[in-house]
Amino acid sequence: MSVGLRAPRGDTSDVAITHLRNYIDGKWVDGSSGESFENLDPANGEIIATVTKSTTADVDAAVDAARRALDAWRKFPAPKRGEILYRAAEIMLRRKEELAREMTREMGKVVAEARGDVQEGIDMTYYMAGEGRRQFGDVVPAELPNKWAMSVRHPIGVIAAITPWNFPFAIPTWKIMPAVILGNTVVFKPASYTPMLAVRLVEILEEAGLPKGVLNLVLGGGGDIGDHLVQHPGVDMVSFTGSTETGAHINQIAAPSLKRVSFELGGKNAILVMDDADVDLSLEGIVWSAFGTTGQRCTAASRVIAHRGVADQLTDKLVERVRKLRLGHGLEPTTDVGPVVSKAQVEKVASFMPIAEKEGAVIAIGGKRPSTGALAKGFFHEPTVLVDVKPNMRVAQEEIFGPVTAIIEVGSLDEAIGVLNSVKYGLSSSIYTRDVNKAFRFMRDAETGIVYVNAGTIGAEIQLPFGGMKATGNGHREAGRAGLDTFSEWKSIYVDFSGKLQRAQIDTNNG
Ligand code: UN1
Repeated sequence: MSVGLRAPRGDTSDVAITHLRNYIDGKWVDGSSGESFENLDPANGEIIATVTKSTTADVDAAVDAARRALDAWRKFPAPKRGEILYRAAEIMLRRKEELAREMTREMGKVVAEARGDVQEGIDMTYYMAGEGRRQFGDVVPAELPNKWAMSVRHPIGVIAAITPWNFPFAIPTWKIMPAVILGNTVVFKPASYTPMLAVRLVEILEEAGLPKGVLNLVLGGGGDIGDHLVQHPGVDMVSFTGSTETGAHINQIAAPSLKRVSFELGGKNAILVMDDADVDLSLEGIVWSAFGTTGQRCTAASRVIAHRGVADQLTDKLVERVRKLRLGHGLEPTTDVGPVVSKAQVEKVASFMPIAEKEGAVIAIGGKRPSTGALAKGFFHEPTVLVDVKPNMRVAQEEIFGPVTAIIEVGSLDEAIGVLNSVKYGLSSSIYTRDVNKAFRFMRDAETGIVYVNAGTIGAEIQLPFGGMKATGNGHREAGRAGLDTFSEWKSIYVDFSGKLQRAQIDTNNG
């Protein structure tokens, strides 16, 4: 449970700030260091919580608890596990508004989108609750008489779920819900910017009746405890969503132990607008996909690849639309675009502006951090459109993870697909066209795990696989049925009831 404290600072003295703790073996406990760090509202820099800072000893305790819980949990009937998840989803639904508002304060996204994040978690939890009564395997004919052949899922063991701040509720559910419905136990290490939503998720699962030790929470910075968790011999699998650089590091340090690692990493997603497209419709998709969540979705459209037949018209209209977007606190109903999550992150976004200009791109609108008024207290960056961008420029190749999109002009569908696929990432892509042949060529040739036709690049639904090709991942998918494969082993079982030795591939019964 969280403990209400009085804020230490005069300007927020009437606001109770919360102290957030670890959850290990069914108990809410402070980390062994006794140290805390602060959780800030990125829109104004106010402290909203203090957070226990875990040590490697706390990680050891969490892994130990997860290991001890594993045997009983894997034998606990899966439909009963599903009932716990079902109850958790009901609690989430009841608490949706409160969770959404806390999320906006904690990481900045506008409250309508925070509700969407919570809803995505609810959807995933109901979906995986249903898997308590499915988890289908195959029963197939055996090639020998009086023999039975089937496959069943088997849990992997203790899963380290290391999650990002941009979807602080939904993404943890993508990992935790499939993991526990399949009989695994979990050590959950959320991003240090979003411990509050992580605590809320664990509280909900506790209230729903999840047995102690099945889910353990350790709060703290990746640098302090991340490597220890990844390399821990008691951890059988690491599921990580975050940057490609961190993913590559985890891959290396996890490799010697051969544990499974599953990644959802960076993206450089693009919307293609062909010369036969409904330009106004594409505009809606671009604004939503480029500036929703302040551009901090892995699926954000940070490139617009526009056919030169429509590029000028599209650019003019986009600039006018972006001019009208209002920055502000995500809880204000007038706000279209909230802050970037942190000082470090907004500085990174801003650092791309001189890079863009040096390479010859032009800032058509935006490009600055507000320096006066209330916005100057938060980590805001203006929604930005870059034009005259060439496909090989850094702003067209690197993930910026902020409210910035780059327009690249092309002369044909083939050229557009070439530009789309020229980046190292492969998460999401979209095409706006009225030509069914172009749409199908695009669907076939896009090297991305998610493809949209006449819609933006964001908004994946949880019943289909989520993940990407190339440097976006390592071949695993989350969500949907594919998510079950990520968090389980297949076990193939043969039962011979003939009462004699039967040799597969040798006793062929055909002479
Ligand atoms: C992410 O940014 O990592 O498809 C997740 C979408 C959301 C999930 C994004 N459903 O944009």
